[in-house]
Amino acid sequence: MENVFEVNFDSLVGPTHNYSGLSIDNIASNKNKDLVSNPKQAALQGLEKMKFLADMGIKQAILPPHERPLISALKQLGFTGSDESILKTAQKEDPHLLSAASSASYMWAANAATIAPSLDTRDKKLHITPANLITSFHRTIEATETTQIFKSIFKDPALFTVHYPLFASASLADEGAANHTRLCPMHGVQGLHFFVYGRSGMGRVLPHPKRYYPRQTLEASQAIARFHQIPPTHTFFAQQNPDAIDAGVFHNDVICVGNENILFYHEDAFVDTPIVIKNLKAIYQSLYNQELYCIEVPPSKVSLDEAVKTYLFNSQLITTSDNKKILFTPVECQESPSVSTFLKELVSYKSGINEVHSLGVRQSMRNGGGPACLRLRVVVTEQELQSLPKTIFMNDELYKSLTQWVQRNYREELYPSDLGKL
Ligand code: SUG
Repeated sequence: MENVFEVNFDSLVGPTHNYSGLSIDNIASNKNKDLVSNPKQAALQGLEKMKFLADMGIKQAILPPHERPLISALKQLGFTGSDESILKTAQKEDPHLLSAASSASYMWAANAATIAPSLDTRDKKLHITPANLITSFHRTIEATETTQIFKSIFKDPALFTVHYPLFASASLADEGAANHTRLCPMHGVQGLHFFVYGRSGMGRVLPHPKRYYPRQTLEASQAIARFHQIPPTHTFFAQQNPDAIDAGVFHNDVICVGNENILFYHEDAFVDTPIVIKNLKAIYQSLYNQELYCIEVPPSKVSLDEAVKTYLFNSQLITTSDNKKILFTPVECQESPSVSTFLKELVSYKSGINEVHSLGVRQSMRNGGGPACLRLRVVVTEQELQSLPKTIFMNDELYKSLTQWVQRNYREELYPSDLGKL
């Protein structure tokens, strides 16, 4: 078996991090609309999380922030003049548009792309498809720069294929790895790709939420599976429960997280969860001749609302080099009696998860992004790892220099109404 590594890519949070209430289906984004944000704290919390994982021996890389406010987007929408006057006019004429062009939403790297490691693909290359994020304007403007960033990091065409995002069509709405989980007995084995979608973009009649419009389409996930060259024997598709979407589960990673042979999810995560799990387990068993550990949480232990409030399932589930499975939960989980009680039971009940650690990413959480939203997982071989730029990996020196830079350059208070004055 090949020596492979899971690298977690997190983005450096940018200086325009703010609460503009841009995502209507995201309860935290709505609740905190127009409140003051602290970009300095947001960036430091992100860096601290990266450093904490790197210190545990986990391979941690960092992605650069995107250009914001994206003046070129405002120009494309008809604003003219100097940058300063464009910002002022946009603030006056359409503050919502200015907020969208200024959003630091690229911080949620789980939405940046979907990945298929080279172990899993027919041509034995690692495939990356940046997400088109067409559901909302503030997110769809991420796709071009994300593609450029990945093309410059995953450079060697003999090893990597960085695709272009899918067509910018509502039929092919794609939100990246937030709706995708790779399962396998261990990272070095060909994986089973579990795709979760919220709706059909091509007219299939499926159960639909009453309140919110689902983001990921089945057809987008199918297209990605196709051009990532994953054999159909190693793909599995399931639909998100519309009631969960209506309760604020805008991505599958708000209600489910998996890593290697463990799937941790809420009973209300899917349309007909018992059938989904039965079929997924059967495929896993037939591929690997062993059992998939399914940790299902019933509403009697943690309600859907509490899961959304605490982001219990938006935890990072990581295997350390000494083969421990650690769940990195948002610190908000400790503040909920039902969730903290559940987490204590989880470790003592031989669930397969050995430890639980809290991570403080409150600035991101207030916009609906927990620890798992902030990272993109990429499984690479030794040769692929060696081909990546050394400078992207978190270490003491990089942590120190970025922390100092953020301390010097970021503000501590930002209201959406300040965005026209940057
Ligand atoms: O797309 N929030 C993001 C949060 C994304 C979380 N990612 C994952 N679950 N993987 C979103 O809704 C809010 C921006 C604002 O309101 O200012 C926002 O875009």
